[in-house]
Amino acid sequence: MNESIERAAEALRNAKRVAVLTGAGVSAESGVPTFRASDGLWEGHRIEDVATPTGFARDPELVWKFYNARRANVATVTPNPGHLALVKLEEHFGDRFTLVTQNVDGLHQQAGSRNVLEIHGSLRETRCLGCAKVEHRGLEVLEDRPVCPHCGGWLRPNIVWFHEMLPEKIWTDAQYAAGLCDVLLVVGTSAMVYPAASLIPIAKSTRDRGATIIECNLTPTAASREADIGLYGPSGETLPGLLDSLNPQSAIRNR
Ligand code: BV8
Repeated sequence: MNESIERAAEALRNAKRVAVLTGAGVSAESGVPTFRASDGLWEGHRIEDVATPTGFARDPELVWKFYNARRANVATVTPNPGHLALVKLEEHFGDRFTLVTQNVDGLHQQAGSRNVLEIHGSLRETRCLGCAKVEHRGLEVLEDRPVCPHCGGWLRPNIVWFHEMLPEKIWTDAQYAAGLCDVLLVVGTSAMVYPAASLIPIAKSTRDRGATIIECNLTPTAASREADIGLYGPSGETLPGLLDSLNPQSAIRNR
């Protein structure tokens, strides 16, 4: 592992621009269930029932129960050292750093990350089916059929479900960041969901030599064949180790 961490740190030292793609695994050590592990979120819930527009149309109360349970869970957790390491990485690269997340838990922002692209939406937001107004509602548990305080229309979670388009500007910015970066860190994702996972080949294939892909995961994934360097272990350990190697003089103390 140390040799891989040193190679990854060297790639970062030589990078002008860095992009990161995170998935549910980066929040696992905070206590947020991932999607496809044995205890994953999809357990007991079919994707079609709780994370598609048709599922919401069929049984909106079931969907709100699912999302209220996730809001209640996220209200009890805090960022872990992996989130904090990504804050340090952003401090190191400044405005040449972009964090793209598939996560809707808001833990990157809670940790202090600033340039965060939430390509799948946010648990903290609702969107009105009547007036389309998006509101920040924090993590308060909402009613099973919440209505819009402005027009009385039904509210839905402001989350990108399957078969829905990603928010255009955010997705464009994410593709731009992947296409420009010299290093793409792929952290805690099974790389099975598209178009999010397409950021990896985008980063790999642009310009002359493409970006260096560094995968941080417990195990190899669908992304591994594109990865130049693999850091396999809990991201709450591998990411701080990578930052310590990048910045030996300011090793992260909050292990
Ligand atoms: C769309 C919101 C256009 C819900 C989510 C090709 C191109 C385009 C679309 C498709 C395509 N192929 C298929 C599709 C359709 C579909 C799709 O990708 N299906 C998959 C299942 C094959 N995509 C879509 O529908 C997208 N929309 O394409 O629009 C369109 C429009 C109309 C008609 C046709 C097309 C929308 C996708 C967005 C869906 N919404 N989230 C919610 O969050 O409530 S996706 C959901 O999965 C989450 O966002 C999650 O983040 C994401 C990805 O999962 P992961 O984050 O990777 O989580 P997972 O559990 O899978 O993996 C965790 C990883 O962490 C594991 O590898 C594990 O080893 C690791 N790990 C665990 N612990 C740790 C760790 N790593 C490090 N440290 C640890 N401690």
